[in-house]
Amino acid sequence: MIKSLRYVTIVSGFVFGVMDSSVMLLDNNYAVAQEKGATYKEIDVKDGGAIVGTVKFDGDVPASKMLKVDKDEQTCGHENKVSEELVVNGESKGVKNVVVSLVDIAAGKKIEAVTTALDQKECLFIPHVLAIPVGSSVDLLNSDNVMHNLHSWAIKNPAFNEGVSGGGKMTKKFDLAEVVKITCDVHKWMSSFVVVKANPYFAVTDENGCFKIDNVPAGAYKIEAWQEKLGKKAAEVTVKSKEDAVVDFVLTKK
Ligand SMILES: [Cu+2]
Repeated sequence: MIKSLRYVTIVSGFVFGVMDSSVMLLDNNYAVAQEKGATYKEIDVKDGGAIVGTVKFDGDVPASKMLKVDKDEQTCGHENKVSEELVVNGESKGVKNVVVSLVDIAAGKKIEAVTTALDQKECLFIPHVLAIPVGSSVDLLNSDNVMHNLHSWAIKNPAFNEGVSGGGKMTKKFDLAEVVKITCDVHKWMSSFVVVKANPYFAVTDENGCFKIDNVPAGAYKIEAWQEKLGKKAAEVTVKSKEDAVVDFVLTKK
């Protein structure tokens, strides 16, 4: 009796194991198909409209966080650095480096993959936030005369953790949509984000929190703002042909 029970357990365990992996496989394939933009249709956008707006901070403008420089001071500098994790303009209250994007848009302008650069200069990542469409490549540069490391905290894209010597470069391609944090493990104050988007409708806010997304087919969409410290906020927007739709986001500290 005990023997047969064990047998059943083993068999059912095996069956469940197989079922689990096949379910996972389906999920992965679905995710890959979605992230690669398989559900996004490229069309000729005629008489599209634009979405313009701002992302502002609600509350007292927070003091900038300082990053302690405690290594390679000759290259990195002798003074602590201002963190870019939350940059709020004192006058306009605009938030810099917010990624604003359309969520789940079914059809629109062509996804133009780019090759762009993320530099490590004076022991900071420049830019701090880089937004690219799927299929794009990033030249990861080291403009310093010290060793930096590039550690990507990717989940969907291939993760990497490699050193790059002074003046060096390595190129990585990002095929799947996700937010990838990139750090340097040599200088632990260094961090940046590569935000990979499944459609071409996104923008990064400037120092006044302003953004513009253009050539959008007329229609109603969900639009989202993402900031590394303030999180996500969504809104609805209706775009009319040849007109500017205005969306203003207000973000607060969590
Ligand atoms: Cu470094």
